[in-house]
Amino acid sequence: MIESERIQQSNEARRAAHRQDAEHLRTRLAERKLDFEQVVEQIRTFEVAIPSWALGTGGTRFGRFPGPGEPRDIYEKMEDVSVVNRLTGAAPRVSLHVPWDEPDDAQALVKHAGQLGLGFDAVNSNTFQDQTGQALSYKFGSLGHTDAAVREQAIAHNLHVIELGQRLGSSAITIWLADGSNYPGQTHFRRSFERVLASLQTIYAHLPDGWQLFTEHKPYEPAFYSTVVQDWGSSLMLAQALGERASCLVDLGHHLPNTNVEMVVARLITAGKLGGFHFNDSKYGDDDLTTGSIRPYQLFLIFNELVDAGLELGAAFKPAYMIDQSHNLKDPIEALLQSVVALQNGYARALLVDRARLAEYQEANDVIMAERVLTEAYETDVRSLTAEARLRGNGALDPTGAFRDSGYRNGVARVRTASAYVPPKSL
Ligand code: LRH
Ligand code: MN
Repeated sequence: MIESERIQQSNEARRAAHRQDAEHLRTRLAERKLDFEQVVEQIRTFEVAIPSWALGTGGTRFGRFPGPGEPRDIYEKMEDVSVVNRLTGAAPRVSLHVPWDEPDDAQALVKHAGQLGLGFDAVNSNTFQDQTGQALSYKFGSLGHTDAAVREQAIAHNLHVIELGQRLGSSAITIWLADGSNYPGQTHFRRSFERVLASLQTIYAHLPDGWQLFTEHKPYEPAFYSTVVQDWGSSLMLAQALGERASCLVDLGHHLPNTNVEMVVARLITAGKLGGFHFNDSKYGDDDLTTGSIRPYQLFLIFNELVDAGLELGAAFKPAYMIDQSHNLKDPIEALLQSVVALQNGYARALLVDRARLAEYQEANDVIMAERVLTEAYETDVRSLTAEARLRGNGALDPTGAFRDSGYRNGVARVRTASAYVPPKSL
């Protein structure tokens, strides 16, 4: 873990500049009838789940370049997540992928998580890879496979993931399917969709009380001609057919170039079916890059839709916020810290939108002034707002800076040598 003193030292070095920035912004916001304190308190309510599969170095089919001190199992991954939570105060839950990070002892993992101040968000099933010893292959699909036995196997896996999730204290499952085709004629579009729906209905019927099921759409990869759950429309059709505890998960990278993702979000909100997010960023395809690193304005526009809906729908409107990234070149913890801060900043800017003035200009079709209301918020330097929110949560003014200052990575690189992981005595 990173000692509090280290965080305080890092904050001390940055406190004077932060104070100046915060006072300056407090004055500017007051001129816009916005209350610095009130916005800080709202930012402190923002939380995002960290994906268990993003703590190690990812890779592509062209190669993987592991870094020093990689976590060797889910226990060490939890320790790394607790560092992200400690420095940002906004990442108290882990989203687990099964079987990639299936614990050998769920109860022991829950205890370990508890000692680190962490819990579990949605669990993720995996019927897009064949596991050793698996009876039937998912080469030609899973919940949508033409062979009922393969569908049964995939359904059983999802029920196993839900059962494990219950033992971890999770209350949602995210189902992303690679099911699709590479060539015209290979699959029947309507039959394969109906098979997926029927399989999901079986899984939905086994959802424990209080649980939710998130369907995640993706246009292509690994299928390169058609994907059964290809777009938000297909995902919405499934969620509507399944029932009220099914909703749509929006992975920002799962949209074809130039898709207006913030409008997809608005449509799903109107349908009452926006279940959650996999935040990341991308330039071309499903690049799984650091959130806010390529299209920060799109991230702001998405939060603008979320804040707007939240004001209308109240506390009941609570989409699940999760990150889904793959770190090929960056230190995974540093990239996750950047992502959480980018999300806090995106949310903070959306909180500064003068919605009364915006509605006025929209009704009046005053294009320029309506746009200026958004850009005024977007172009506000909110970093002292989110830094203050982290400071009040005993976090870091500059999480990435504090992480570097802490020497945590070198520290774990020393202990995470090849030898097997030795659980801490207390477990
Ligand atoms: C598919 C996806 C899905 C996960 C996987 C790790 O591209 O976004 O959410 O199961 O990445
Ligand atoms: Mn995803």
